[in-house]
Amino acid sequence: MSPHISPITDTQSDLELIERIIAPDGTRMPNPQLDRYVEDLDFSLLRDLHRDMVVLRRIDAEGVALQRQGQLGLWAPCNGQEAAQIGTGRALEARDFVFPSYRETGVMYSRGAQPGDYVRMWRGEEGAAYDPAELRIAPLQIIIGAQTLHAVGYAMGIQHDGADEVAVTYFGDGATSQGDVNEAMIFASSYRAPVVFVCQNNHWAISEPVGLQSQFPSRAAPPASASRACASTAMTWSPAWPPCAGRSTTRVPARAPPISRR
Ligand SMILES: Cc1ncc(C[n+]2csc(CCOP(=O)(O)OP(=O)(O)O)c2C)c(N)n1
Ligand SMILES: [Mg+2]
Repeated sequence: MSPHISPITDTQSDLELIERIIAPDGTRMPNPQLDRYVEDLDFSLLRDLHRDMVVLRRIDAEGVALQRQGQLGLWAPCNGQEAAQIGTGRALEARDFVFPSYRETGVMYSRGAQPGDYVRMWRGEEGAAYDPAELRIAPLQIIIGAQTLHAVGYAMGIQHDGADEVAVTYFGDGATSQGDVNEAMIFASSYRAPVVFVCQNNHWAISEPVGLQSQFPSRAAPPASASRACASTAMTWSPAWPPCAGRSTTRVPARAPPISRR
Protein backbone atom coordinates (compact mmCIF):
# COMPACT_ATOMS: atom_id res chain seq x y z
CA MET A 1 0.00 0.00 0.00
CA SER A 2 1.31 3.43 -0.87
CA PRO A 3 2.31 5.43 2.21
CA HIS A 4 0.73 8.49 0.57
CA ILE A 5 -2.76 7.03 0.55
CA SER A 6 -4.67 6.56 3.76
CA PRO A 7 -7.96 4.67 3.69
CA ILE A 8 -10.95 6.92 4.30
CA THR A 9 -13.36 4.22 5.37
CA ASP A 10 -12.76 1.63 8.03
CA THR A 11 -14.32 -1.53 9.30
CA GLN A 12 -15.95 0.18 12.25
CA SER A 13 -17.84 2.78 10.23
CA ASP A 14 -19.11 0.05 7.90
CA LEU A 15 -20.34 -1.97 10.87
CA GLU A 16 -22.20 1.00 12.27
CA LEU A 17 -24.24 1.19 9.05
CA ILE A 18 -25.40 -2.42 9.10
CA GLU A 19 -29.07 -2.97 9.79
CA ARG A 20 -29.22 -5.44 12.66
CA ILE A 21 -31.70 -7.64 14.42
CA ILE A 22 -29.05 -9.42 16.51
CA ALA A 23 -26.42 -7.64 18.57
CA PRO A 24 -22.80 -8.82 18.47
CA ASP A 25 -23.40 -10.60 21.81
CA GLY A 26 -26.27 -12.62 20.31
CA THR A 27 -29.18 -10.82 21.92
CA ARG A 28 -32.19 -9.92 19.80
CA MET A 29 -32.45 -6.25 18.88
CA PRO A 30 -35.77 -4.77 17.85
CA ASN A 31 -35.71 -3.20 14.40
CA PRO A 32 -38.98 -1.65 13.23
CA GLN A 33 -37.93 -1.92 9.60
CA LEU A 34 -36.87 -5.57 9.65
CA ASP A 35 -38.91 -7.24 12.39
CA ARG A 36 -41.81 -8.09 10.08
CA TYR A 37 -39.51 -10.18 7.90
CA VAL A 38 -38.57 -12.53 10.72
CA GLU A 39 -42.00 -13.05 12.24
CA ASP A 40 -42.31 -16.48 10.64
CA LEU A 41 -38.79 -17.64 11.48
CA ASP A 42 -39.34 -20.52 13.88
CA PHE A 43 -36.82 -22.49 15.91
CA SER A 44 -36.63 -25.30 13.38
CA LEU A 45 -35.68 -22.96 10.49
CA LEU A 46 -33.16 -21.08 12.61
CA ARG A 47 -31.58 -24.40 13.62
CA ASP A 48 -31.40 -25.50 9.96
CA LEU A 49 -29.74 -22.24 8.93
CA HIS A 50 -27.24 -22.56 11.76
CA ARG A 51 -26.52 -26.20 10.93
CA ASP A 52 -25.82 -25.25 7.31
CA MET A 53 -23.34 -22.61 8.46
CA VAL A 54 -21.56 -25.06 10.77
CA VAL A 55 -21.32 -27.71 8.03
CA LEU A 56 -20.07 -25.07 5.59
CA ARG A 57 -17.31 -24.01 7.97
CA ARG A 58 -16.24 -27.67 8.19
CA ILE A 59 -16.22 -28.05 4.39
CA ASP A 60 -14.19 -24.86 4.15
CA ALA A 61 -11.64 -26.05 6.72
CA GLU A 62 -11.25 -29.29 4.77
CA GLY A 63 -10.72 -27.31 1.54
CA VAL A 64 -8.00 -25.22 3.15
CA ALA A 65 -6.32 -28.36 4.51
CA LEU A 66 -6.44 -30.11 1.13
CA GLN A 67 -4.89 -27.09 -0.52
CA ARG A 68 -2.12 -26.92 2.09
CA GLN A 69 -1.46 -30.63 1.55
CA GLY A 70 -1.04 -30.01 -2.16
CA GLN A 71 -4.16 -31.95 -3.11
CA LEU A 72 -5.77 -28.82 -4.53
CA GLY A 73 -4.07 -26.14 -6.61
CA LEU A 74 -6.14 -23.44 -4.95
CA TRP A 75 -9.03 -22.98 -2.53
CA ALA A 76 -10.92 -19.73 -1.87
CA PRO A 77 -11.89 -19.80 1.83
CA CYS A 78 -15.28 -18.45 2.89
CA ASN A 79 -14.60 -18.48 6.62
CA GLY A 80 -16.64 -15.63 8.12
CA GLN A 81 -18.92 -15.36 5.10
CA GLU A 82 -21.15 -18.30 6.05
CA ALA A 83 -24.20 -16.25 7.02
CA ALA A 84 -24.12 -14.07 3.92
CA GLN A 85 -23.92 -17.16 1.69
CA ILE A 86 -26.28 -19.55 3.46
CA GLY A 87 -28.86 -16.86 4.15
CA THR A 88 -29.00 -15.58 0.60
CA GLY A 89 -28.61 -19.04 -0.95
CA ARG A 90 -31.46 -20.52 1.08
CA ALA A 91 -33.72 -17.63 0.10
CA LEU A 92 -33.52 -18.52 -3.59
CA GLU A 93 -36.02 -20.57 -5.52
CA ALA A 94 -34.68 -23.68 -7.28
CA ARG A 95 -35.48 -22.12 -10.66
CA ASP A 96 -33.34 -19.01 -10.06
CA PHE A 97 -29.84 -18.95 -11.56
CA VAL A 98 -26.67 -17.99 -9.68
CA PHE A 99 -23.57 -16.34 -11.17
CA PRO A 100 -20.89 -16.71 -8.48
CA SER A 101 -17.33 -15.61 -7.96
CA TYR A 102 -14.74 -18.17 -6.83
CA ARG A 103 -15.68 -17.81 -3.14
CA GLU A 104 -19.28 -19.05 -3.08
CA THR A 105 -18.85 -22.50 -1.50
CA GLY A 106 -21.79 -21.75 0.79
CA VAL A 107 -24.10 -20.88 -2.06
CA MET A 108 -23.10 -24.14 -3.74
CA TYR A 109 -23.86 -26.00 -0.52
CA SER A 110 -27.26 -24.34 -0.18
CA ARG A 111 -28.14 -25.53 -3.69
CA GLY A 112 -27.23 -29.16 -3.12
CA ALA A 113 -23.61 -29.48 -4.29
CA GLN A 114 -22.03 -32.89 -3.64
CA PRO A 115 -18.58 -33.29 -2.03
CA GLY A 116 -16.72 -33.80 -5.32
CA ASP A 117 -18.37 -30.70 -6.80
CA TYR A 118 -16.38 -28.46 -4.46
CA VAL A 119 -12.95 -29.68 -5.41
CA ARG A 120 -12.74 -30.92 -9.00
CA MET A 121 -12.18 -27.44 -10.43
CA TRP A 122 -9.56 -26.56 -7.79
CA ARG A 123 -7.73 -29.77 -8.69
CA GLY A 124 -7.68 -28.63 -12.31
CA GLU A 125 -9.70 -31.63 -13.41
CA GLU A 126 -12.65 -29.79 -14.89
CA GLY A 127 -13.59 -26.24 -15.85
CA ALA A 128 -16.91 -26.56 -14.06
CA ALA A 129 -16.86 -29.04 -11.20
CA TYR A 130 -20.61 -29.57 -11.36
CA ASP A 131 -23.38 -29.50 -13.92
CA PRO A 132 -24.34 -25.80 -14.09
CA ALA A 133 -27.76 -26.65 -15.50
CA GLU A 134 -28.49 -29.03 -12.62
CA LEU A 135 -27.39 -26.80 -9.73
CA ARG A 136 -28.39 -23.68 -11.66
CA ILE A 137 -25.04 -22.14 -10.81
CA ALA A 138 -22.72 -20.90 -13.56
CA PRO A 139 -19.10 -22.13 -13.31
CA LEU A 140 -17.12 -20.37 -10.57
CA GLN A 141 -15.71 -17.15 -12.01
CA ILE A 142 -12.07 -16.20 -11.44
CA ILE A 143 -12.12 -13.00 -13.53
CA ILE A 144 -13.12 -10.33 -11.05
CA GLY A 145 -16.61 -9.03 -11.80
CA ALA A 146 -17.13 -10.78 -15.16
CA GLN A 147 -19.97 -12.86 -13.74
CA THR A 148 -22.06 -9.75 -13.09
CA LEU A 149 -22.30 -9.08 -16.81
CA HIS A 150 -23.24 -12.70 -17.44
CA ALA A 151 -25.97 -12.41 -14.81
CA VAL A 152 -27.45 -9.30 -16.36
CA GLY A 153 -27.41 -10.90 -19.82
CA TYR A 154 -29.18 -13.95 -18.38
CA ALA A 155 -31.68 -11.70 -16.58
CA MET A 156 -32.46 -9.87 -19.80
CA GLY A 157 -33.16 -13.30 -21.29
CA ILE A 158 -35.53 -14.09 -18.40
CA GLN A 159 -37.25 -10.80 -19.09
CA HIS A 160 -37.50 -11.57 -22.79
CA ASP A 161 -39.05 -14.97 -22.01
CA GLY A 162 -41.43 -13.51 -19.45
CA ALA A 163 -40.23 -16.16 -16.98
CA ASP A 164 -40.74 -15.98 -13.22
CA GLU A 165 -37.09 -16.23 -12.18
CA VAL A 166 -34.25 -14.04 -11.03
CA ALA A 167 -30.54 -14.09 -11.78
CA VAL A 168 -28.36 -13.56 -8.73
CA THR A 169 -24.72 -12.61 -8.86
CA TYR A 170 -22.15 -12.57 -6.06
CA PHE A 171 -19.00 -10.46 -6.00
CA GLY A 172 -16.61 -8.85 -3.55
CA ASP A 173 -15.97 -5.31 -2.35
CA GLY A 174 -12.90 -5.12 -4.57
CA ALA A 175 -14.97 -6.04 -7.62
CA THR A 176 -16.98 -2.85 -7.22
CA SER A 177 -13.95 -1.02 -8.66
CA GLN A 178 -14.11 -3.17 -11.78
CA GLY A 179 -15.59 -1.65 -14.94
CA ASP A 180 -17.55 -4.84 -15.64
CA VAL A 181 -19.51 -4.48 -12.39
CA ASN A 182 -20.43 -0.89 -13.07
CA GLU A 183 -21.43 -1.73 -16.63
CA ALA A 184 -23.55 -4.61 -15.36
CA MET A 185 -25.36 -2.35 -12.91
CA ILE A 186 -26.02 0.29 -15.53
CA PHE A 187 -27.50 -2.30 -17.89
CA ALA A 188 -29.54 -3.85 -15.06
CA SER A 189 -30.89 -0.46 -14.13
CA SER A 190 -31.57 0.71 -17.69
CA TYR A 191 -33.34 -2.48 -18.69
CA ARG A 192 -34.86 -3.14 -15.25
CA ALA A 193 -33.47 -6.64 -15.54
CA PRO A 194 -34.53 -9.14 -12.84
CA VAL A 195 -31.08 -9.51 -11.29
CA VAL A 196 -29.93 -9.25 -7.70
CA PHE A 197 -26.37 -8.07 -7.00
CA VAL A 198 -24.92 -9.45 -3.78
CA CYS A 199 -21.74 -7.71 -2.69
CA GLN A 200 -19.97 -9.50 0.14
CA ASN A 201 -17.81 -6.89 1.78
CA ASN A 202 -14.97 -8.67 3.56
CA HIS A 203 -13.04 -5.37 3.53
CA TRP A 204 -10.15 -6.65 1.46
CA ALA A 205 -9.29 -7.23 -2.18
CA ILE A 206 -6.26 -9.45 -1.53
CA SER A 207 -3.93 -6.90 0.14
CA GLU A 208 -5.92 -3.74 -0.66
CA PRO A 209 -8.32 -2.49 2.02
CA VAL A 210 -11.76 -1.37 0.92
CA GLY A 211 -10.97 2.18 2.03
CA LEU A 212 -8.54 2.58 -0.83
CA GLN A 213 -11.26 1.89 -3.34
CA SER A 214 -14.18 3.75 -1.87
CA GLN A 215 -14.52 7.25 -0.47
CA PHE A 216 -17.57 6.17 1.51
CA PRO A 217 -18.54 3.19 3.65
CA SER A 218 -19.72 0.57 1.19
CA ARG A 219 -23.23 0.34 2.60
CA ALA A 220 -23.71 4.08 2.28
CA ALA A 221 -22.60 4.43 -1.27
CA PRO A 222 -24.37 2.18 -3.75
CA PRO A 223 -23.36 3.01 -7.31
CA ALA A 224 -25.46 5.78 -8.82
CA SER A 225 -26.80 3.29 -11.33
CA ALA A 226 -28.12 0.92 -8.69
CA SER A 227 -31.79 0.24 -9.13
CA ARG A 228 -34.06 -1.70 -6.81
CA ALA A 229 -32.67 -4.75 -8.55
CA CYS A 230 -29.37 -4.18 -6.79
CA ALA A 231 -28.75 -5.25 -3.21
CA SER A 232 -25.69 -4.88 -1.07
CA THR A 233 -25.07 -7.26 1.79
CA ALA A 234 -22.87 -7.08 4.79
CA MET A 235 -21.26 -10.20 6.18
CA THR A 236 -24.28 -11.23 8.19
CA TRP A 237 -27.42 -12.76 6.80
CA SER A 238 -30.20 -10.20 6.72
CA PRO A 239 -33.86 -11.06 6.33
CA ALA A 240 -34.18 -7.81 4.41
CA TRP A 241 -32.36 -9.30 1.46
CA PRO A 242 -34.96 -9.03 -1.31
CA PRO A 243 -35.87 -12.69 -1.91
CA CYS A 244 -36.38 -13.17 1.84
CA ALA A 245 -38.74 -10.25 1.91
CA GLY A 246 -41.26 -11.96 -0.32
CA ARG A 247 -40.90 -12.87 -3.95
CA SER A 248 -42.97 -9.96 -5.15
CA THR A 249 -40.42 -7.45 -3.89
CA THR A 250 -37.68 -9.02 -5.97
CA ARG A 251 -39.54 -8.74 -9.20
CA VAL A 252 -38.78 -5.80 -11.36
CA PRO A 253 -41.62 -4.97 -13.73
CA ALA A 254 -40.88 -6.00 -17.30
CA ARG A 255 -41.16 -2.49 -18.60
CA ALA A 256 -37.90 -2.44 -20.50
CA PRO A 257 -37.95 -2.10 -24.26
CA PRO A 258 -37.65 -5.40 -26.13
CA ILE A 259 -34.10 -6.59 -26.61
CA SER A 260 -32.90 -6.05 -30.15
CA ARG A 261 -32.39 -9.30 -32.03
CA ARG A 262 -30.04 -7.78 -34.59
C1 LIG B 1 -9.93 -8.95 -13.83
C2 LIG B 1 -9.08 -9.42 -12.68
N1 LIG B 1 -8.16 -8.61 -12.11
C3 LIG B 1 -7.42 -9.00 -11.08
C4 LIG B 1 -7.55 -10.27 -10.57
C5 LIG B 1 -6.69 -10.73 -9.42
N2 LIG B 1 -7.51 -10.87 -8.20
C6 LIG B 1 -7.88 -12.08 -7.72
S1 LIG B 1 -8.77 -11.98 -6.32
C7 LIG B 1 -8.67 -10.29 -6.32
C8 LIG B 1 -9.31 -9.48 -5.22
C9 LIG B 1 -10.81 -9.47 -5.28
O1 LIG B 1 -11.33 -8.86 -4.14
P1 LIG B 1 -12.86 -8.84 -3.87
O2 LIG B 1 -13.60 -8.47 -5.10
O3 LIG B 1 -13.09 -8.00 -2.66
O4 LIG B 1 -13.22 -10.37 -3.57
P2 LIG B 1 -12.75 -11.28 -2.36
O5 LIG B 1 -11.57 -12.08 -2.88
O6 LIG B 1 -12.40 -10.41 -1.20
O7 LIG B 1 -13.92 -12.18 -2.08
C10 LIG B 1 -7.94 -9.83 -7.41
C11 LIG B 1 -7.66 -8.41 -7.70
C12 LIG B 1 -8.50 -11.12 -11.20
N3 LIG B 1 -8.72 -12.38 -10.77
N4 LIG B 1 -9.26 -10.68 -12.22
MG1 LIG C 1 -13.15 -8.54 -0.65
